[in-house]
Amino acid sequence: MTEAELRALFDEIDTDGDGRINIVELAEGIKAEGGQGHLAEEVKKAMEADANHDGVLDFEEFRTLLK
Ligand SMILES: [Ca+2]
Ligand SMILES: [Ca+2]
Repeated sequence: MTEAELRALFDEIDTDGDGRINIVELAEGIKAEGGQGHLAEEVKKAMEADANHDGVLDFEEFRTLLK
């Protein structure tokens, strides 16, 4: 995935546009992407990318997640 694609996906999931993906946006995003498996599990797994433990994913953390 290119930097531009990553940014586009991030903006798509970040529905309130504050530059951070919270847990609600994340769950909606996973649903929209048709993520397999249990939604709560997917969200939990994704939140492991929250390196600074502030409860939201910034672009850097999101990038790490999809790498
Ligand atoms: Ca947001
Ligand atoms: Ca974070």
